[in-house]
Amino acid sequence: MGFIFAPLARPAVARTAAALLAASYTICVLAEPATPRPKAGLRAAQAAQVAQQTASSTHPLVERLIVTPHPTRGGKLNWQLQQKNASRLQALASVPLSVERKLTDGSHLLRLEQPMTVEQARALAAQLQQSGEVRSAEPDLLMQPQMVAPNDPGYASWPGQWHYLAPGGVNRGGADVPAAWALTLGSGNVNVAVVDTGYRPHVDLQSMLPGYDFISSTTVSNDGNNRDADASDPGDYSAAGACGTGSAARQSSWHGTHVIGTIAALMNNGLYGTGIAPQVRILPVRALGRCGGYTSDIIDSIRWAAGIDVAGAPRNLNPARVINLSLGSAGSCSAAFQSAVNDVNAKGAMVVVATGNGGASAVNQPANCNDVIAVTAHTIDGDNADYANIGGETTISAPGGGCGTLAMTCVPGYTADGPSVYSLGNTGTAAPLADSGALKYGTSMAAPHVVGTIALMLSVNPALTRAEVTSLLRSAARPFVAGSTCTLTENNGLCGAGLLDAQAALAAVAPVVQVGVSSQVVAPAVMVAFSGSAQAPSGRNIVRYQWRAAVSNPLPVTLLNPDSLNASFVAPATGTYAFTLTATDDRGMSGSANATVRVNSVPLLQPVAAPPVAFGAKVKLQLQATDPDGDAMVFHASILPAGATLSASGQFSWNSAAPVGSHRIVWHASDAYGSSLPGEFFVQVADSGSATAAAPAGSSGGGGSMAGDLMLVAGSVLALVRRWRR
Ligand SMILES: [Ca+2]
Ligand SMILES: [Ca+2]
Ligand SMILES: [Ca+2]
Ligand SMILES: [Ca+2]
Repeated sequence: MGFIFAPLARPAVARTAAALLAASYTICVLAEPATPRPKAGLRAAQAAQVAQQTASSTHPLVERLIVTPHPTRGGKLNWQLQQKNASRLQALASVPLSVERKLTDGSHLLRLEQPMTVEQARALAAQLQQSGEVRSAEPDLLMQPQMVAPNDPGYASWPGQWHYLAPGGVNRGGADVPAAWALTLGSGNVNVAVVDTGYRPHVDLQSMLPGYDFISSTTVSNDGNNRDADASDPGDYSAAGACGTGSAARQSSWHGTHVIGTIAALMNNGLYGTGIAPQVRILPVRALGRCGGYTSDIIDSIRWAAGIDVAGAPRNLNPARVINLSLGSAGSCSAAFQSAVNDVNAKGAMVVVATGNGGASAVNQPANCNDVIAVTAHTIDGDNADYANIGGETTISAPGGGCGTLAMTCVPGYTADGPSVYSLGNTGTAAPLADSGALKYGTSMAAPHVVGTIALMLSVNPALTRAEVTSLLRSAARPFVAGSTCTLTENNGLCGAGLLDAQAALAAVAPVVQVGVSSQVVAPAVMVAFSGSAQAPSGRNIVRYQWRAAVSNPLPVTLLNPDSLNASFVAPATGTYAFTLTATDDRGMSGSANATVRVNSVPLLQPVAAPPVAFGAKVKLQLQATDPDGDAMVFHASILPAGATLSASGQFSWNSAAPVGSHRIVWHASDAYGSSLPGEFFVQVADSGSATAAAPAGSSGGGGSMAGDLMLVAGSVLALVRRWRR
């Protein structure tokens, strides 16, 4: 059976409530029609007043001045400041000052003992400059990220991109992104794949990463061929009846471009709106075209997007960490989809999927596959959207626009629908024409809000796993609005964790902590110094370090400087000791890393006293060593007489001792962590006449013949050799 998957968006056009559920935007034209159960709750049309949010800010008081003495007339002042003496400057300023530190360019940072307003500080700076001894003086202003109020016209004009704003007033559904922008606008090292209709090159998008067009069918592709390396969108328009009997004519949707714009449209360029993560890179992968897209093309697309080779396509050199799938079809998760999702997850990527637009209490595939992030949609008033599918597989809800199921906010004078999601499009109804903005609503529009937020999270901590991202998104989600669809008892557990809150999710991303030497081996009584490092998420600072020793350690240890990156300790005895460094940032978020130190004693050799042996005798000696920790040992020899061997278990063998004379053996024993220092012994080989008196008591019964084999056990009663130190 060939499923056709369709984009889960609708253009924002007038519609009637009656037509709404009846249409249910059949997204599966080759499968049995979906017969989902309409979700609980009936929409009650209510007009609402809208009020634009305004943001206000106040300048904090100035606490410091940056002062540069004049290169000639300010020599004495400069010398004083170098000595941390502020008396001359204080006389010039007539306010109490202290020198905080010298800055790199010859200027000095001075603390105002009494903080003042920016205006007062500027006046004081001007007064200092008039003295002639100061070349320049200025307040040490607290700089703010300049990106929190983008100038893009489509963002600012009400309702504009209401779907990004902090909740307030009539807007209960905004994704609370601007505060997250104070932390990051995204990293160019984070790649996001959008598996969709392709992209339009758009003045409000940075250049795309080299994507791929996986549409196999030329009917669907509408670009004149099957798969190719050009993922641009030629349009997905279709004539009436082209997508199945009775299918309506459709204009080109530019669906992929809209989704991409929500994730990464350019910010602060005075054009259109903005994306949630405007500095991340987009990998466009084309799998949807005229009439939708096939499972076979979509699963190849998501595997390739994650960096898995797909036959016939060039290797993807820019693997994505997040993959947006604003598509779906009714039915349970197919084996093919689950397999692809598993492969993608195993590559360290994650798949975010729209739940579908059936208005049903059933989630489309592939949103109902295991281990994806499934996104339903809500409206400006925070109600679950009337079109949005919900179900037990739902992870979270994000703004998708349109009207709510219960308490619709369909803004008078805007459209007959609730406000849609504003992003990018094209004016062409069939083939592409000019760049444009575009309003659409759907779960297709909700998913990229989550994807953009994940891209920001990965930008501040690339090490986050899918499970961690999912957990953070869920725990950061805002509760569903009281009285909305998702608070109905019948819908309990069907809408995910709550409403997407990017600010809270970003604030919950922990610092990245590393330990320079995560594992090392030392001898007892040696001082071990750790070298830790920690990086706060962008815009935050580490304020506290804490080393802790594990309670499971063999013996308690005392850490020196446990509140610094470079704590140290001396192990009281051998064993494996575990430690954790935790770094906490100024938002109270903590990250940690572990280190283990194996404190090891190397084996100790027992001295060998080898009696003389007769020329040609067979010699066997069992060498002995002990490991103070009881570790397994291996024996080695570095110098042996010709024809002699030393086995790993310490068996010295010489089948025929020769020639006559003194033979030196050098040997050592090692455990898994280190080696003993070498030991040596000598075997004296005598001719048979002179060796008779030295025949050992331990020789095997052979009538005292020197020709008999010599069996010795070395040195069991001798003192241990003193351990050598390098
Ligand atoms: Ca093609
Ligand atoms: Ca193409
Ligand atoms: Ca823009
Ligand atoms: Ca040992």
